[in-house]
Amino acid sequence: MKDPIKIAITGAAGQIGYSLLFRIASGAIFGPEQPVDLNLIEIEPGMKALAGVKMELDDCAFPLLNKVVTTCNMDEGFYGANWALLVGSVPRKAGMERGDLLGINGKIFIGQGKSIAANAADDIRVLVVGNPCNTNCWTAMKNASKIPSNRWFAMTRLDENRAKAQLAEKAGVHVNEVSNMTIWGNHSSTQYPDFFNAKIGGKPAPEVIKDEAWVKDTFIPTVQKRGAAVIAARGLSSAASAANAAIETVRTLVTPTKAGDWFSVGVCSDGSYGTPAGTVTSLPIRSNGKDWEVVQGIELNEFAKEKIAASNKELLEEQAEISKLF
Ligand code: NAX
Repeated sequence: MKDPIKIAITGAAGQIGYSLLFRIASGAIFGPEQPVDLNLIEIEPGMKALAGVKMELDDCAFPLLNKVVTTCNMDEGFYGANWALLVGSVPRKAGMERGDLLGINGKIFIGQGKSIAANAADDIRVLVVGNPCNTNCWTAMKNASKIPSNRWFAMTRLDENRAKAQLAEKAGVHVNEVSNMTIWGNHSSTQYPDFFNAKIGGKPAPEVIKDEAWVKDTFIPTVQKRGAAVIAARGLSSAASAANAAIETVRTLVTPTKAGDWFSVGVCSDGSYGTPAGTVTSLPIRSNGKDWEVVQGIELNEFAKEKIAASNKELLEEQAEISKLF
């Protein structure tokens, strides 16, 4: 039996947690040969529900699940972790300004960054799901300076998958036919899903869907506002699809990317494509199974450049707001 990989997960008793833990424990990320330890982290009011989640994990008798720790002590939760999935954050409530939300979560992610730096394993990698995920990731990264910046990720995979599903439906093909889908910028309504560089059945998407009005007036806003549409329909925000996206993000980071393809994730920018260096922004990424790189040489039209710049401007504004707390 291999040594277990230890995964710390915050917000483990929440809706995404409930869809996420059981799939990780059954091998969905690291495969059928790799045991896992789960360190489940909640705030005090979530501990009772978390105890119930742990009972259910026990009751699944998963062959790959080696050990489960439940805690509301961050230091204990992040101790020895090889991966941290930061799912928990404080949602926006009625009457709360975006700045208030940034401030509340900023403080949480400052603390989590420090705790991860002090307690996690040397090979720790961190995926932030809790919103605003790019800026929360940046905040934690800035407060964990001993951890290299290429180990920090913010989730835009759900947006990528949403975009692929929309293109597949429009083109009348299976979603497997859609590749090279980049989400650029912030995981917010300013994100830019890049139709022009996507491929459908191996062909450039604009050769398959020749309807630019649909792209600009339907496709882009549908992807940008899909989260709100799910809330309107379900009365709750995306959970199973978000958990799936978190699993896919980690899996694709630890698996060599198919030749010619790429995927989207928020990373600490090296300035590629004119994005502000040091900002956690979503880019086209390839992995060799161990390290990742930004895919270079993608052509951006003026429309794309304008949209990407606007989304990155929003990220810089969020960072400026949070920096006041450091
Ligand atoms: P829930 O409210 O169901 O669960 C969140 C859980 O986090 C709660 O159990 C809460 O007690 C816990 N929590 C809060 N602060 C914590 C802290 N400091 N430490 C540990 N646990 C803490 O939300 P859920 O639907 O699971 O969503 C979680 C987060 O994912 C939200 O911020 C949400 O906005 C974000 N999302 C991000 C997405 C993305 O694509 N990046 C998409 C889905 C989702 O909207």
